Amino acid sequence: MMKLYKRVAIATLLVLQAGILFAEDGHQLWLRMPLAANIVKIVVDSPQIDETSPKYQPIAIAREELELYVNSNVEIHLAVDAAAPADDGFSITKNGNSIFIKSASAQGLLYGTYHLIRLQTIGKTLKNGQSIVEKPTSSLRLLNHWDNLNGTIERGFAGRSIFWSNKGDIIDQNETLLIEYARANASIGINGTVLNNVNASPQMLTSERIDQTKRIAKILDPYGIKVYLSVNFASPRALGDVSTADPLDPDVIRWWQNKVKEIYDAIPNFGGFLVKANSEGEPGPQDFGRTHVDGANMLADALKPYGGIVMWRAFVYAANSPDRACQAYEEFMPFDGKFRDNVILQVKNGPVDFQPREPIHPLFYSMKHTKVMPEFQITQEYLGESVHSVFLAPMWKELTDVFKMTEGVAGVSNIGDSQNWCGSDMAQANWYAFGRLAWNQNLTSQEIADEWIKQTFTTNKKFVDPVKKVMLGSHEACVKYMMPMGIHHIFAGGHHYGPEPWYAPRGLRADWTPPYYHKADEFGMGFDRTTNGSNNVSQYPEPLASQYNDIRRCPEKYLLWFHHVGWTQKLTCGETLWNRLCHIYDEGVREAESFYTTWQKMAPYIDAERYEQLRIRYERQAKDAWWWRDACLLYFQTFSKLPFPKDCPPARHDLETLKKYHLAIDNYTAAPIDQLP
Ligand code: GCW
Repeated sequence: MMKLYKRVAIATLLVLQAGILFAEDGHQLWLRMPLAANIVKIVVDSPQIDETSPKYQPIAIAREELELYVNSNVEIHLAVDAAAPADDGFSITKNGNSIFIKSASAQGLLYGTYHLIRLQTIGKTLKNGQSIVEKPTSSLRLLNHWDNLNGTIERGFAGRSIFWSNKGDIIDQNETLLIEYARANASIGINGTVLNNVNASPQMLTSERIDQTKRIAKILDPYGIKVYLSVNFASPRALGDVSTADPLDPDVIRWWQNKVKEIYDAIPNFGGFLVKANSEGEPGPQDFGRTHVDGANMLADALKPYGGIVMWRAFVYAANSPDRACQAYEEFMPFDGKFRDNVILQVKNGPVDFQPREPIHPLFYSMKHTKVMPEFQITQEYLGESVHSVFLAPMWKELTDVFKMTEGVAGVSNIGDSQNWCGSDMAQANWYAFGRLAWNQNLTSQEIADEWIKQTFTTNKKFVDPVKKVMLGSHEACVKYMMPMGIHHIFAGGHHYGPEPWYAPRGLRADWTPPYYHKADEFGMGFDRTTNGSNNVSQYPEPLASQYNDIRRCPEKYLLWFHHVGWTQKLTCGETLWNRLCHIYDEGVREAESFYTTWQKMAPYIDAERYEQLRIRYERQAKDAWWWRDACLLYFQTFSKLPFPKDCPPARHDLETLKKYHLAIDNYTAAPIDQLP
């Protein structure tokens, strides 16, 4: 298996040495380090280690990576040492002509290896006597793939699944790809992956699919990637074995115990289950008059003997709730402390749904006796798909700055079978950033962007500095041109790419339509979540609750999330709501345009292929910013009846045309760049 890499790498080297122009297709991700010109001596200092035994496979991989990529005349010593950092941690020390990587586990040595190679690639070589110690801040660092068994990917914008297809033979065909996938993940510290969509097919648990999972797990295992599955709560009934899926029914309990045994017999280091229950039509314990605790604990008990875990999602909301943002807290807070110790509640970063910006989910402040892990969305469902370049680290930092992700963190993957994995070369930065933040939540967005750019493109300052600036400003810019000031969920009905703040077909449940969220009327706009409104503010601890409740102290970025504000009301900044809104949308457009201008100057520094692929995207992003601005401002203007402030340019589009425009895309296809208005 490992030999393969050597072959790929050596072939690449030969091509480069022959001076043949090497077309960049983004497939190598951030692992574009040149092959070493010299031979490094690798010494494994732990004599008891047999590198061919499965337990020590990470050391064999580490050895190979070091031999191929370390470019200096050093001797590298690897040692598994009980006194060294544990839990995947490692230390790296330079002493004269030797570098010592030590860890309490073989896996830690592999992480140390990738760290050393990363430092070399970004030009941070170790000084003599210098020592680095790294220990991950989260123990579970997982990707969640929303891959369906037929090969489509829910909210995937980079092609089809690399794991599943109707034919079932995909694993054999994709073995190389799966090794590359495992290696890329290991290089940034990701240690687990959920292979299928949370909208889970019961078919996932058939013996045939378990066998396929086993084959995938075998490929990923040497890189320290554990495999997990999403399960459909009604599987026992759906697969026809039991007449119910009631979690307290003895036959159901037995069914799950047997199923879990079957899985562990096939995959001894299987990680556990991820469950979306009683959410958006998925089955769950409430269908049988039981609770989330009944459901989660039953599965946890079945997994416990094997060391498996249950990640139970808190993403729930009912059709008639007066405020969707309140519901997860209302449903789960009463159960704090009632879950088994191998249950982790998986909570989206915000209380609604991966919007461009949301306040932090209140459960992160309040669940004190339950294990909680955040769920981020790496795939840009609500942030311009694989078209807009939006670097998400600054958004995730809003949560990691206040919540310690000790138990773990999950990221909904943006990976598909497209040549560059993510549909856009810039979107790779979000996969990378997720892994790095999962490893060390204290890293800054600047640090992550800096190391990613240097590894993925070039260390040339003339490229690194401007591109880093663009990346770091991109999330805030996207919020400004899509949904500033706490506005949320005003996306189009058929897709979540473009704006349709007016979308409200008769008969559709209200919380699936934008007016439910923006509440624009003659007086003003915004969702009143104060103590006079839905009282969502009270789910936050003090002093946040009072701050959010007070219109003068509520941060502007959340103003219309928590308050219904009059169009002509003066804000603390001195402007009226209407003028401020116009100005912010405008700023967003200007920023998106400046990203395009900057990118156009980057051509001299990188390969033509990736330059052009992103040039097209940056151009489109700037146009889309206008589309968003015009659609939103012209629509809200039908309520405010106020003119744009004098310094705001007139709209480029007219509202009637925009309203007639329907983008023909579905969940599984990225927005077609050339069809947009
Ligand atoms: O973000 C929404 C998506 C759904 C998704 C759901 C969830 C997997 O629009 O496609 O379903 O959330 O997180 O369960």
